[in-house]
Amino acid sequence: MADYFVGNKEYFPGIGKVVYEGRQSDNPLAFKYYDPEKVVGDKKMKDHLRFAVAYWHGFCADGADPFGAATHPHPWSIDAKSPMEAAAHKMDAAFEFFTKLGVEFYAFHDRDMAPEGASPAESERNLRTLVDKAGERQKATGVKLLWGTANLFTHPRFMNGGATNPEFGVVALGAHQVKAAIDATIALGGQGYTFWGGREGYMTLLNTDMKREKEHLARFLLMARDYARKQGFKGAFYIEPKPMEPTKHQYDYDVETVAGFLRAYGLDADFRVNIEANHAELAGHDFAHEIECAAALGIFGSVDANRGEPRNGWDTDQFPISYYETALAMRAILKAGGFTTGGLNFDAKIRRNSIDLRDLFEGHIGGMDAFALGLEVAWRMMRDGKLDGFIRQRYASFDSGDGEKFERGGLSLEELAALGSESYGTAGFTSGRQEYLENLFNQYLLGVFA
Ligand code: XUL
Ligand code: CO
Repeated sequence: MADYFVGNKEYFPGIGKVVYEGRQSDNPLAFKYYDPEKVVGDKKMKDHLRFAVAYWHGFCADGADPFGAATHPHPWSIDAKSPMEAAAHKMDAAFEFFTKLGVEFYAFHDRDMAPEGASPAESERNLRTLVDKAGERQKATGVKLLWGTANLFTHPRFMNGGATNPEFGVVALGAHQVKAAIDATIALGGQGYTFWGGREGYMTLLNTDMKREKEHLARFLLMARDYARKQGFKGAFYIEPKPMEPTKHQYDYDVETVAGFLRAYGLDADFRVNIEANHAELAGHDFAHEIECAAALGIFGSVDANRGEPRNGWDTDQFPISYYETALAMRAILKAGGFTTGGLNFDAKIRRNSIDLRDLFEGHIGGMDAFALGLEVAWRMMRDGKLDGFIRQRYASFDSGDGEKFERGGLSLEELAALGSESYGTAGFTSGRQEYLENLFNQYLLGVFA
């Protein structure tokens, strides 16, 4: 083994294991709500929430933006004599962080973990070497892989797309990467494999054969699925919807669009969605809307937990902090039956001017606390049943009689129309009571119904 595997330096000195201290704690490095072993309803908090850290934001992103150079210190790359050595140190830092924070999962792109080599074969070798090390670190720490993915958007060769590139050669190079990333995910026992189509879209229709590109995307995904299943992958495949950025239009626009695409190409049995809060917002939807849509369509899979800045329309990937939003999201997740293969992956980054190493901890702690409280609030609502009872009652006229007949397809339009003239003047005048429900929601949020 090369000597870049010997390092065992502490990269976050002075920060120990983050523990639960309760809501009165004034320790910024303690959990106020997230108490992993606490049972909420039928499960421990940690098993409801299944938190994951995103390798790319935590250990690769350096604070650079289109207007300025890197600002974040990366102590793991300072003394490295080669990109592979830097990658090995980065992995040590990552696993130190996962274990100190107390998350059970992480997620990564191939290029987050291993540097691109001088040829496809060398890139794959680099990945395999680092995957071996990650396997050892997983075994030693108990941290698991939520999902793996391939980065088909950073390298200049992908400027016209990955699987939807107009040049066959680039599509084939993308396949080389995806195949290796699937192998890596299987080797690490990944519970899922994600496709985020960052450049699977277009910048202008003037140079784009959209129909052909979408067919290529479907063909590519079918091939990837077949390969992974042949290799024994039992996990879930996720598509991560996003409407735009970096492309003007991304084909995986939102959950409904992805659902239609999956059905059209026979991918719906294997693929689920990985819903990101900030992407939902860019598509003009509430985060909870996307989760409920996915659940209704039977394709809810996993979540990229973050938040956007509603006034600027960028993918700012901030840590989630709004209890209102997390309570709404957790209600939708509980209604969907909770996570199976998926979890809450913090696809979130600290700000450009957050340059202390503790900032990365504090960002995650705030996000974990926000979801822990959201879970408690959502559970209180479900257990109490007032809100769900109200909704059930609102549709009660479909539970029996002609309404029930309508639901199961027992009425023709003529029969329905005849019933319509009977209900004239009486039907339709029931309040939706939104204000009452919003007030009720706030009472749950404040713990009035504990
Ligand atoms: C980009 C994004 C990605 C995916 C993984 O907006 O969310 O980081 O989560 O490729
Ligand atoms: Co994401």
